[in-house]
Amino acid sequence: MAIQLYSLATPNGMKVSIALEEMGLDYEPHTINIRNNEQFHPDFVAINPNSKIPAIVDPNGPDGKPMNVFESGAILLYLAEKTGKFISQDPRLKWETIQWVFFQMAGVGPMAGQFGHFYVYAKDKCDHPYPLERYSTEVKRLMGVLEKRLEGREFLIDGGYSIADMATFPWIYCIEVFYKGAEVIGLENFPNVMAWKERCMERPATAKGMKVCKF
Ligand SMILES: N[C@@H](CCC(=O)N[C@@H](CS)C(=O)NCC(=O)O)C(=O)O
Repeated sequence: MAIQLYSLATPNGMKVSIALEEMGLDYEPHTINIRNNEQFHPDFVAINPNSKIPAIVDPNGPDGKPMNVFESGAILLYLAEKTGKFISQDPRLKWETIQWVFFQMAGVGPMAGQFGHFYVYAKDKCDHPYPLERYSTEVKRLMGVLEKRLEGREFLIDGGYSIADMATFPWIYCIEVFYKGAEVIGLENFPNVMAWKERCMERPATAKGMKVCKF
């Protein structure tokens, strides 16, 4: 009855393996190597019609039947509801958590991803400065929003570590470690964010989850 995880240790992939580890759920990881286009294999497309990692198959869905879930934010909410963990049962805090998960899904992830695309992957394909300027400016703005939110807070949501943290900090790690963008984004200007990212990564289950389905 183990949850089947289809992933790769990218920021979107890590979120889900971190949640599975933190929630103590039984799961089996399967690496989908997107560099080899494995996300387009019909067996994977049958699970995620959008051909992107991560995705899960829960053999024991809410109605007792198998359930496929794709979109990392939806998977985090699904797992949090399944276990009752890492999302507050207090309605206000629960909606704050959902709000910050959506902020990550609609803002931090897509903008940082586009920044990485133009700063790293498409470096030699675009000689116009506009895309990099646009996405780095937006990433800096979003970092400022996080910096303010984390002023005087240990984690994004009062009451402790939650799926909102799991969704978001891997992107800061990605900007720093995968994209090597510390200087261009000016990560040193966001001390609350950087300290929070370290706090998240110090958690043993989170650190373990970050290494699942490694490149
Ligand atoms: N919104 C999606 C984004 C997933 C996503 O972009 N995954 C990337 C890796 S981080 C991927 O599978 N890329 C392969 C491709 O675009 O072909 C989510 O959060 O699950």
